[in-house]
This record gives sequence, structure tokens and C-alpha cells, in this order.
Amino acid sequence: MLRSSEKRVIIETKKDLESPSNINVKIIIRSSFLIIVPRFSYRRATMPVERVGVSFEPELLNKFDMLIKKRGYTNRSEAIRDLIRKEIIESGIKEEESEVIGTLTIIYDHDIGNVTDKLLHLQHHHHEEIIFTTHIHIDDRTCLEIVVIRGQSSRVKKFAENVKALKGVEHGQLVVTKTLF
Ligand code: NI
Repeated sequence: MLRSSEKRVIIETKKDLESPSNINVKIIIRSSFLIIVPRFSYRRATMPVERVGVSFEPELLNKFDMLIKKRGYTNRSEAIRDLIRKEIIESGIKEEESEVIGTLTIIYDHDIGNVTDKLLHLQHHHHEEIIFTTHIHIDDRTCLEIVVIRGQSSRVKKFAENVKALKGVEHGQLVVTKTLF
């Protein structure tokens, strides 16, 4: 309980991603005294980091700096980490056995070659992998469908290929990703 002469202000400072913890600072103004009490919390588990040195040719570094500035990065470390994560994920997606999650977006004409039935049949065949499907009627015969699918990389790709090969499907785009670890 606060006395009428006390004022309590909680300030939360977030250290950067490499920090071991968050630090809350509790400031208690009691009469003429100012008390600052640091309160350490470990709500967010963070991984320890290792520092590595990388050498660049000046021209390459200059190009890299221009690119990351355009993309909105404020430091090189985060840009380099993102590039490494992208490579690891893309390499993982290529492995046929790996678990991926993605979306297949298709545009099709529902008046052509029983495409609606065939599409439904294919989706039922992959019912264990399909998480949900959204259907939007674009005009009197064109449909947009978004399928969220999770499963073995090879099966997800196979499903997308089979859907795109259906007569009536005008365009299909599969976008997949996976967790890093
Ligand atoms: Ni429709």
C-alpha cells in the first residue's frame, strides 16, 4: 500500500536480443528521497551468443551496407544473422523428409473440367496435412483458394504440384517455411 506522499513509477527497459535478461527498474519517490530498485526478471529465456569476426573486401562490405540500409537494418549483426537463418531454413526445406509449413494460393475457374470436385478430392487425400482452406469467390466463375498445409516437405510439394496440374487452375503459388531448430 502506498502512502499519499509516495509515487510509484515502473519503467521497463528492454535490453537488446543478446541480453541475458530484462531489467525492470522500480522507482519509488518517498518524500524527498528517490529510491531506485532494480528488479531482474528472467521471463524470456535467451540463448547465449558467440562473437565471431568476419573479414570482407571493402567493396563487398560497402554493397552489403547499402543493401541492409535499404531494407531497414540498423546493424550488420542482425542482417548477417537473418541471412544465415534464411540459408539454413531454405536448405532444410529442400530436404524431402523435413517438416515444413506453408500456404498454397491458387486461382481457378470453377466452370472448367470438374476442377472443384478434383480439388476437393485432392484435399481429402491430404486431410492429415491440411490445416485449413479459405475460399473466396472473385467473380461469377473465378475462385481464389488458400490452403495452409503442414507436413513432410516432399508430400507438401507433391500436393501443390498435383493441384497446379489440374485443368482449370490458372495459377498456383506454394510458399513454405520451417522452424529454425
Ligand atoms: Ni468460388
